[in-house]
Amino acid sequence: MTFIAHFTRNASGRDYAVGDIHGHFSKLETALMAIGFDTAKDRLFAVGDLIDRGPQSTQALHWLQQPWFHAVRGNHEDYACRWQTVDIENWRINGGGWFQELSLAEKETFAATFKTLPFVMEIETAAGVVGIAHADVPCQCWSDLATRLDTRSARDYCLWSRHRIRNKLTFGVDGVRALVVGHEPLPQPVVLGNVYHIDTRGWSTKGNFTLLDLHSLAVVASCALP
Ligand SMILES: [Mn+2]
Repeated sequence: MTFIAHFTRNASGRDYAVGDIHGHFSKLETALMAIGFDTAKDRLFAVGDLIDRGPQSTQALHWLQQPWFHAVRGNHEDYACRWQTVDIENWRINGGGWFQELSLAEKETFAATFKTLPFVMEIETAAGVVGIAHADVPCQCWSDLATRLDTRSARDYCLWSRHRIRNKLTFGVDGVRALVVGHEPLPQPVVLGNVYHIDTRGWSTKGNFTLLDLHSLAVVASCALP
């Protein structure tokens, strides 16, 4: 199993990253239209947590079928991968009630699809490789990552860790131009070293989706970098 997906440079269009979506695909579509996103040549890379909380979780499958949309696995997709053994009440509290209403076949389809999602994506840009993970990566050097991801605990770190953002650690990750993550809801994007935290609560009425241009590393929608 490959835990890292690699994408070559987009020669004709633009590449963006978006933070946690949590079942708010209509709102995301509005944000994409506002920046003139062109599905014929642009690409959108999601930091995971496509599902739960919002009303449109089931649309995640449709979005993942689009050739211009790519995502890493978030901890919420991981709940669905583990749906047969997960703590259902805990998941329900965290917005996963919709999943319990699905048929057995539908549950299996979601789980099978989410199991194909990588834990990390790396995207080539003119200025170097940009990495994407849901929460963080478990090592200081990008070149160590492929080996480190062999353990479940290291993969869980990608899904769950809030250590860097909670402690405002500024040393960044070596060997990669930038790392883009979500998971920790923030009022505006936060950059710590070369790590961009972009879950600006687009899934909440109080927030907006941040769209980060992966070539310029500029925020092109919703919230200006401080
Ligand atoms: Mn998350």
